[in-house]
Amino acid sequence: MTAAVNPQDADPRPGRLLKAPEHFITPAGVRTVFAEAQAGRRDFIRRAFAGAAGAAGAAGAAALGASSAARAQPSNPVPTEGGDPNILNLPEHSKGLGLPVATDGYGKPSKYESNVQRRQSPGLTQTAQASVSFAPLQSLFGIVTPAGLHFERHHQGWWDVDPSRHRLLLNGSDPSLMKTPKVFTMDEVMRMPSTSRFHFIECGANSGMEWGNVAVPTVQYSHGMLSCSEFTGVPLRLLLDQCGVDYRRARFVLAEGADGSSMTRTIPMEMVENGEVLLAYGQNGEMLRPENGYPLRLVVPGVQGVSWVKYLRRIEVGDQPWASKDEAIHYIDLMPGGLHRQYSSIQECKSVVTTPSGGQVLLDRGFYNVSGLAWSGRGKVVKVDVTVDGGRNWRPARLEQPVMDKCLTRFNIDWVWDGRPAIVQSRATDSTGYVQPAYRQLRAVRGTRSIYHNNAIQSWLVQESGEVRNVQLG
Ligand SMILES: Nc1nc2c(c(=O)[nH]1)N[C@H]1C(S)=C(S)[C@@H](COP(=O)(O)O)O[C@H]1N2
Ligand SMILES: [Mo]
Repeated sequence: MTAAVNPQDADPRPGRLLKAPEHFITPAGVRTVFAEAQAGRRDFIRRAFAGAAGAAGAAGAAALGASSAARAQPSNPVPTEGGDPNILNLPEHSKGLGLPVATDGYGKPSKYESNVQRRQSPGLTQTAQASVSFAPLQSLFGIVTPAGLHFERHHQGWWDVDPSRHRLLLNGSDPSLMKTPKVFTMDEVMRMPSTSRFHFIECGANSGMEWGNVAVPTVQYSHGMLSCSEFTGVPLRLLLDQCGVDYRRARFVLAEGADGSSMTRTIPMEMVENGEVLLAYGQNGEMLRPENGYPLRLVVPGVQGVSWVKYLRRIEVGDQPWASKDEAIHYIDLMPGGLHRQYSSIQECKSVVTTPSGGQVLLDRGFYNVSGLAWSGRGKVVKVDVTVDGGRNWRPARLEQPVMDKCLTRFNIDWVWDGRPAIVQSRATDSTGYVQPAYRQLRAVRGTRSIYHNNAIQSWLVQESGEVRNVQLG
């Protein structure tokens, strides 16, 4: 089970994989989940989802849209005898005229991919304006997240802001910290020397539901507050220089968004001074999407998503942290001794296997390409080890190029499944030598009552039936 595998060898037939069903919860199920949450019942999400993997409880059965019977077979299998009509008969598209150019001025995905969607977690939030949608990591390749599938986190809903009216104000909390406060239009920002860089963004609450125990069924919900784009913009440093900042005293920056939540976060000046923090307007070659902060957002590489302020309208420099609501009472870590840890903003090294992952079904024994993502807020990923026996044996995965700083890295490794239960995990190491912890190690330091900053090793149990479930090892 752990030997290196050449797909050409012994069992050349690649195993077939049923994708995770995308519709986990029906509207009735969402109402059940809300009711349970309001009644204060714990574990409600887990029970509501339970049926997804076949073991339906009362809430689970009500909540589920797709039954496991409905997905027992791959669609349009090759017949065992009598020839395959898909190769014997010419299809329509080989005989007629296709659609003309520019049918869609802005192209969209194939209708056959329409179930690949970002999805909201039922029961997690009371309103859809202060909520989160998760990226479908199980359906993505490589490292770049298509803009339309980028996860969303809004504190007060999203807006399509008119760029001609959008302004960015730079000021100082004390006039001596900045000589010339200034206001910039979007045109002025976009005329400046620009740079493009690939970075991941991860919400500090990603995997937060899993702190106490297994809570959600798929990698979309367990890790999908994660996306990666090529961002284009201007280093914030360039604008601050124009305003005459006294860098000896102005050691912090406050970023504020223009939406009703007035999101503000303190960012240490070191990150700005080294040119890393960008005022970004571009995302994967086009303007930012409205959901992601159009027309201007802050990009703070390696730092949790909350600091990547969208609809950015103000930058203030100061000589101490502001302790705003978004950093004093939210995004803090409750430590085992009862202390609150603040300002733990860097996203530590983490990884997750996306295939196979929760909700998928392995239909055959045989070869599988195990694939996943790894990242670190402190630098590059240098190694990802993968186990298929719950951590007894580890093998190094192939890191696919490019491997970039504070960016997602794709890894792959060959595996021949022998049909016995298997526990698949990945463990990443970054360029500082830091190794992603097991739950046991993380909880020893952080306790069990946190929400934020969970970078523990994820386990997927491949059952004898081929069904894959989210599990946590003791
Ligand atoms: N203006 C504004 N900026 C914001 C937020 C917000 O609600 N309003 N949410 C923050 C949080 S908590 C996260 S995780 C990221 C999410 O960015 P995304 O929606 O582009 O994925 O934006 C951050 N910036
Ligand atoms: Mo977030």
